Amino acid sequence: MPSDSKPGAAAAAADDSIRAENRPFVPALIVVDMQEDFCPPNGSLAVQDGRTIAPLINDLLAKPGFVTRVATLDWHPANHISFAANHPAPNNKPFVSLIEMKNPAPGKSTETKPQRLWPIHCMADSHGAALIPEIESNRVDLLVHKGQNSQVEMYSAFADAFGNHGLKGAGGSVDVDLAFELRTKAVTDVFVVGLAGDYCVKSTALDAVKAGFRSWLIEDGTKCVVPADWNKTKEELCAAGVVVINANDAVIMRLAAV
Ligand code: VGL
Ligand code: ZN
Repeated sequence: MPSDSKPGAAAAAADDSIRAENRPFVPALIVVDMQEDFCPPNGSLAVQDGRTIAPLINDLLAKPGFVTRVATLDWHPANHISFAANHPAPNNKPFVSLIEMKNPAPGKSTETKPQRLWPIHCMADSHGAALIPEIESNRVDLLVHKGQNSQVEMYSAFADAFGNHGLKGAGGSVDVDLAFELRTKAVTDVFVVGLAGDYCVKSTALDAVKAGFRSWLIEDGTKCVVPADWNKTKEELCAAGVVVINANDAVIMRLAAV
C-alpha cells in the first residue's frame, strides 16, 4: 500500500507540503450545524454525543490563526422536501425512506437524485434551529443559513444537492455565497467540524475541494448519524482529496502561530 493512502500519512504529507512548497496558508474554520435539533437530549434529529464536541470546537474558535470563523445553520421552511411528514405513506419513514428529488434549477428538472427523508428539523427561527448555547458564538464572523429552498436538499454550505449555488433571493437555498466570502479573504485552507459527519460536514468538506480550497476535516470535531459507516465515509473523503485529521495534528498546533 503506498504510504499516502494511509490517512495519517496523507495528513503529514499535506502538512509538510505547506512548509516545503512554501505555499500560502490562509486558514478558515467552518463550524457546521451545531444546532439544537442535531443534539441530545431533545433534538428531533439528534446525533449521538453531538453536544460533546462543543469544547473542542470552542478551542478551535479561539485560535488566532484562523482568518475567519464561519458557522452554518440548517434553516428549512415548513414545507421542506426532506421532511418525512411532507410525503404520503408508506414511503415516508424518517431516516429510512428515499424519495426522488428533481433539480429545481430552471430547465433542469429531468435531473433527479434519491433523497433520504428526515424528521422535521431546523425549521427557520425555531428553537431547534438555534445554535447550541455551548458554542461561543461571539467568535463567529459569518453565519450561513442553508437549505431554505423547499424543493431541494442542501447538506453542503457551498451548494445544494445538485451543485446549484444560487442565493435565496434568486430561488436558491442559501443567504451567503460562502466560496466568494472565503476567496475575498484569500482563504487557501478550510477546516471543517460540526454535525453531522456523514452528511453536512462531509458534503461541506467535499465541496470545499470542488471550490478550490485545501479541505481538512477534523475527525474528533464531528459526530455521525451512522457512526458505524465512518470508515467508509472517510475513504470517500480521502479519495476526493479531503485530508482527515485530529485536532492535535501538527497543522492545528501551528495555527496559533500563523
Ligand atoms: C443534516 C440531515 C438533514 C446535517 C441536515 O446537518 O448533517 N443532516 N439535514
Ligand atoms: Zn436538514
